Amino acid sequence: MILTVTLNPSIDRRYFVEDFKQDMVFRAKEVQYTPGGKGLNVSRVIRIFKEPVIATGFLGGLSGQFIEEKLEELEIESQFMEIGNNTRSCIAILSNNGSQTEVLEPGPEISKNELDSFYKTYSELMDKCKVVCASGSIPRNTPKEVYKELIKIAKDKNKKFILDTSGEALKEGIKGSPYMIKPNKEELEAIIGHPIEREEELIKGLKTLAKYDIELIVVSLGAKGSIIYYNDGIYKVIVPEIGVINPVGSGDSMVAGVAVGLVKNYDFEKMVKLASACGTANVMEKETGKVDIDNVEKLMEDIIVEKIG
Ligand code: TA6
Repeated sequence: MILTVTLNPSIDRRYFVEDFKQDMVFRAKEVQYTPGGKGLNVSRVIRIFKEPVIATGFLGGLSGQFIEEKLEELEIESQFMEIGNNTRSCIAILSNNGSQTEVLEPGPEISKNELDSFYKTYSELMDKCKVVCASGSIPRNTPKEVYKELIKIAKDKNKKFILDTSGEALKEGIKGSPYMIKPNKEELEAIIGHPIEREEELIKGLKTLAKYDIELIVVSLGAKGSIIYYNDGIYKVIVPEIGVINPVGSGDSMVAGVAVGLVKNYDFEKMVKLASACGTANVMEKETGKVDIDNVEKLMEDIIVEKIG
């Protein structure tokens, strides 16, 4: 079973607008509301593979109720901590001109009591899961060490912990030595403290991060695939070119692919191909955090994993 942790979930409100540009008024051609926040996108993709998944984190107010109802419809088991404040919304404006504009609300404040109760629920859920996926930003007044704490609790019970976040939460989280992190180039630059212009610099940055005893580091390069550090080796993953419909949630779909590969006991190469195929297949869908399994299986045949270092 996989446990997904979404400390700052959202109602993802997606608008499809023709010829979007700023400083104008638009009427959305299409509107989609889905339970969002990276961890819930991860949960949806895991569910598509029919792997057992439980979603946890914080939910509050009418937005929280909407998300709970949607998760029930999706048959995704959840055990969220109810909070006094209202769960946020994240806006994505997609357009036929290829633009993608996102506005992410910061999200509600969490009280110390709510956080302490969550740690208790999370610890109890450890006995039910094999892999933990913790994704996304953390609520405003939550200690930046929160992921490090969650990683320690998981590792004390020999669970693999996949961390996909950014900023201070990532800088502190890596000190807990999670099994995997998935920084993008900017997040990697922020951690190593200097810009990355060339592939060699990216590889050097990966190796400095490995000192935190992280087994798997995936740096997604979008359509260009990804560069991966795994057990002292460096790998380049090349993915086939496909038409982009909605890239939002591709990183989350990739995380879901790693988690599914782990619970299915895939070897490294097969797990990476599954994860990369999920990330690519998500781009082919209008909905965030959705993949077509036939597309994933076809894409896996065309993905190349090459050891380059
Ligand atoms: O990765 C896409 C996405 O999950 C959006 O759907 C939106 O929920 C956003 O990320 C939330 O990001 P954050 O880093 O604030 O958790």
